[in-house]
Amino acid sequence: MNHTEDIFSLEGKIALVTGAVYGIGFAIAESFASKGATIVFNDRTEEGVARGLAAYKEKNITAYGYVCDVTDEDGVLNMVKQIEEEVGIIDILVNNAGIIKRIPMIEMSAADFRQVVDVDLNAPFIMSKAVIPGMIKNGGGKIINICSMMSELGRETVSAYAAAKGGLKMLTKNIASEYGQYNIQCNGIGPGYIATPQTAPLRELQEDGSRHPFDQFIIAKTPAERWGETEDLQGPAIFLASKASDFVNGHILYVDGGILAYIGKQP
Ligand code: NAP
Ligand code: GCO
Ligand code: CA
Repeated sequence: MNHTEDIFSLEGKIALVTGAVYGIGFAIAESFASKGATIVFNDRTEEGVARGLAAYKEKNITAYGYVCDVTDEDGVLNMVKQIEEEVGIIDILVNNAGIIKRIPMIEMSAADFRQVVDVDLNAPFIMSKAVIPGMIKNGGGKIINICSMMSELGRETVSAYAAAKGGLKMLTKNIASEYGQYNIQCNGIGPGYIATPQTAPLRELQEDGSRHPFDQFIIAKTPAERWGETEDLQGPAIFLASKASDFVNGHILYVDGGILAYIGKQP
């Protein structure tokens, strides 16, 4: 390795981060921009795209925003074609867009179950299928799937989400297996419990001002004794998007403060 080269540089790379108007996706895109990448993102609405462009501008990042629902295959193909024409071939794809529905399984409708799997598993398939041909033409690429603690563990009320994120772990390994020969590395990031709008309901203060029971539970389950911040994911994401991980493939990098290693603090 040439020791003067920055192996974490993303200069000249085009990164598409799905659903990156705020939350984990925005933080990952912001970190890529700091390493020289050109940022592309999508949201389902014009308003969402406008909100994202304003947020990136506030950080002095010139981003490209597209209206696209990641579950809509025709829409995704059109978006990728438009990006390739207007910005360039996508070097880095982060399948970040995701939803969760917290409903006890036997009370959950099949439609709700399907919607979660559609966004959290089918969409990363659709997105990856759309960008891989360009990566092959380009001589390689990076795909990062945002997995979860629920890629490894279950809990009450998140059956659809866990099934989808477990499937996303195996889709990650399969893309790595099938397209590694084209110098495409596909890995996952498994965030622990991160403070974003998606987990806000689990952190709401109680009427008496005490912490939400789930909030206290997560603190007891995390050796770091804190919730993660989106910034905690930036270094791992840069690593998996850069030359530094060219021989890392099919790996899920858990960024969880130690949750998966820990039985939990004695009450
Ligand atoms: P979030 O705050 O709920 O943001 C999710 C983003 O995805 C939003 O920008 C949302 O756009 C977008 N999105 C949802 N459905 C979409 C669709 N069909 N097409 C396009 N965009 C769509 O979530 P987050 O906490 O940042 O999580 C981001 C990813 O990390 C998700 O995959 C989540 O499962 C995963 N994750 C989160 C945590 C955590 O603790 N927060 C931990 C592990 C994994 P709208 O605003 O338009 O809805
Ligand atoms: C939940 C949370 C988790 C986190 C994340 C943990 O309800 O348990 O939303 O699912 O979002 O996926 O890694
Ligand atoms: Ca290029």
